[in-house]
Amino acid sequence: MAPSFDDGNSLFDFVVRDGNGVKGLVDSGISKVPDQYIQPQQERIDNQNGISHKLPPIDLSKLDGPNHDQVVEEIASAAEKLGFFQVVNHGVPVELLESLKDVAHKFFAQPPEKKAVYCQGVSPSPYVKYGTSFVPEKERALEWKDYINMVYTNDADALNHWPNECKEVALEFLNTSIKMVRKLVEILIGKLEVTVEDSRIDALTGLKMVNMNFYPACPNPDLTVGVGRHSDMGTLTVLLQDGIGGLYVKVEEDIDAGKKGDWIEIPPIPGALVINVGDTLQVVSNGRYKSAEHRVRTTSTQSRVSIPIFTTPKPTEKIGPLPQVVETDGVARYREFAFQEYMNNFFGNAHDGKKSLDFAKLDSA
Ligand SMILES: O=C(O)CCC(=O)C(=O)O
Repeated sequence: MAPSFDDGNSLFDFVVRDGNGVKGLVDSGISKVPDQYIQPQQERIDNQNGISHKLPPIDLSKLDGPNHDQVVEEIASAAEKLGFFQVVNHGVPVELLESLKDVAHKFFAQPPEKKAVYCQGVSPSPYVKYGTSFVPEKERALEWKDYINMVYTNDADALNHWPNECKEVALEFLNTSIKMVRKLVEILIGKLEVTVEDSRIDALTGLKMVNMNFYPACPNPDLTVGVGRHSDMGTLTVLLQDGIGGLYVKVEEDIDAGKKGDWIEIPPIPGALVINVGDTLQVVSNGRYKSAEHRVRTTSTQSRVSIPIFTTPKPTEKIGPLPQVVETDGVARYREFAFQEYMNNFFGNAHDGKKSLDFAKLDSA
């Protein structure tokens, strides 16, 4: 029988505390989104005027050929201007990408009690968390998304702790992607014309996690968001999206694909992975690389999945603009901070665009 949500608390308990998620809400037979999901007008995503980011994906296999320098240029330019680009021939097998989408659907199709065992506070593992929305306790309107977060420490821990339904495929995704991430970080740091020890580059991606996001088909996509405006916290994010679309990025400076302030869609490209710059890389590069604000629209026809890998420093790591870049720029745009401080700030607030970096900005930013 469909549960009756006679007040906000019972809906919150059903969706968040009892771990039914948005999926459980949809399965209960609702025909319109409950008030708790209705976004204020300014946060809603109108896809009528949606502009698609038409730039071709960057072919990473060309890094090993005569066009190496041109590809390096393309990567650095995309990271400087939009903060988002897509890559093909990235070293992650295309069949694996298909399996990832399948296992994500399988995981979320399970009965709620199978997923709720991983809810915060009851999860048997410190490395696995299942949840819904971003920080539901702090949000004016909830996000139309369920997710599972899997933190990587080593292969053995991943295979012991991550959910059986997805652990092998998720681990292979992480292990095959991480080589590409390392190469991209080296390229981007190299383009800053600084010398950085290998250990410092490793430290920028010292913590790795795989998420699987599930956006159930939504009766009112015009009123909701799948994920609200935010930038990512780490160094680089690798994102696999399925063919449904709905990922929008805010243009920070005029480019061919759009004008400053426009929201443009990053269209699904079969076999491609989306790469985006996170706040850490923006800080380290003293603002040279852009950690772009992005958000996700829901759809009424099909449930969407996306699978990001987040690479971040460890909480104890000190983050600040690289001294040689500050010297060249003549000004430091961010102060130094321990990454834990950033995380407290990030997870202590609802998504609110680029506000996640305000605490570290210096007047010169
Ligand atoms: O689903 C997507 O396309 C993006 C997801 C995202 O922005 C996130 O998980 O932080």
